Amino acid sequence: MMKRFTRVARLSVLCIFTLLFSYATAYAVPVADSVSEFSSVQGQDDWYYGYYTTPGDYSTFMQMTLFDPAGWWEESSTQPPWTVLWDTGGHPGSIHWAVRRWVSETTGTVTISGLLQDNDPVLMGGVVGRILVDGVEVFSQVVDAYPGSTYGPPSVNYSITVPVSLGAYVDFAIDANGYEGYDNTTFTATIDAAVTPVPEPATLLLLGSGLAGVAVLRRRFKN
Ligand SMILES: [Ca+2]
Ligand SMILES: [Ca+2]
Repeated sequence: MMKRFTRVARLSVLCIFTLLFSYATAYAVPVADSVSEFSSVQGQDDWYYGYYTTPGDYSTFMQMTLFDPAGWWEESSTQPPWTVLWDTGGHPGSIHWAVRRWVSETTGTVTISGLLQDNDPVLMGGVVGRILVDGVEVFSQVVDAYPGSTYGPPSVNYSITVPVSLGAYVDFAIDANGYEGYDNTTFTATIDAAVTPVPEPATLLLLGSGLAGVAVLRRRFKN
């Protein structure tokens, strides 16, 4: 009797642990990459290149129409304004934020990570990198490459986790933080979707077996 008892106990514990482990193996799936998916085609891989005509107002997003063969989108073929976007970053205009927009391909939680860096070490206030989801700011950081600047660090590796819905506008904005001189900026983003495994019939069977085992044990304890 005792032998059988311990076998049931062992099996029950095994079933429950297997189940817990299968839940613990939630994983992330890459869904977007601002650098590798950069292109000269608006909308390719759900990325758009433009600027806000009114600072902070995502509804004023205007797509850039000019792609310089050298490899960047620009608001105008003559500078200023300096509003420009390339694969790894861009440059803001004096008023217009340079904005790279990703239209979400997923509903759920995403982790957005990358590098934000001021590339011009001249003291002029640096830039502000911002991320907005449907107009709501979810990240903001001043970076300034001037040695010893009090505005912010020269660069940050950022990572945020936010909920998004299919079709949401995820905007990566470069704001001049006042003056737009010396504002060459790196601002990259990889976006990973969190996937929570749905319990499969086999998993449910395991849970059932585990609970049944526990039930048997409880009965035996009572007897
Ligand atoms: Ca700078
Ligand atoms: Ca600036």
